[in-house]
Amino acid sequence: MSTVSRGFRGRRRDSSRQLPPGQYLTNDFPVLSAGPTPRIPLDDWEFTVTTELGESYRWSWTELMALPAESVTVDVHCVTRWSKLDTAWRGVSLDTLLDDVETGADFALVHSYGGYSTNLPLEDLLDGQAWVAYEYDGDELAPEHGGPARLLVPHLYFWKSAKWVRGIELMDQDSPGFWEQLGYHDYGDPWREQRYQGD
Ligand SMILES: Nc1nc2c(c(=O)[nH]1)N[C@H]1C(S)=C(S)[C@@H](COP(=O)(O)O)O[C@H]1N2
Ligand SMILES: [Mo]
Repeated sequence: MSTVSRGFRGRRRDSSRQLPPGQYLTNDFPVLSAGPTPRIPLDDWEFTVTTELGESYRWSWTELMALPAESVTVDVHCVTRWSKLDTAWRGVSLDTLLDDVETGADFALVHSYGGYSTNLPLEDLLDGQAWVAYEYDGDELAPEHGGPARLLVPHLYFWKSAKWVRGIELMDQDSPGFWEQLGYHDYGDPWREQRYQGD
């Protein structure tokens, strides 16, 4: 089992540290959902990766739990301008999930139970940058925050961290997800303030 404490690497963790431009600090944990909270019984839960060649890789909840997990402490930045520092999660790295997946794809479209989706370059899911998270602050992830499991990609705006994640479609071409089709940025780097298409 590997433990990564990202919160204590890199930039200094003190109260004077900078937020991305245009963000303010909150200590609450706001809920932002574009629709109702789907309820997925763990017996029915599946995570599926589909490649550009149409091959599928599937994990049941039991199989996900059997994979090595990591604890990570990261800052999250919502495009509605709140940021939350040092949020503590536990989950499976996408490096672990994608390790055996054969693909030459450059893009990922992440799908959620309930129909939400979001796109990002595949490389942003790799190299210790993304997790399928199922615990928050030491407890199982609450349904309103994406439980049983959500994507966590903290270096991009939080809308890329798809709640109730059900799978990833790997593609040769970029294809906009839910908010991206409505005008939000295809990449969404908070430090470059990429909120809307064209930013
Ligand atoms: N499936 C799904 N995932 C989602 C959303 C959503 O509406 N549906 N909202 C996104 C947005 S805009 C943000 S800021 C975060 C909010 O996560 P939270 O409700 O746990 O704070 O989830 C993201 N993931
Ligand atoms: Mo958001």
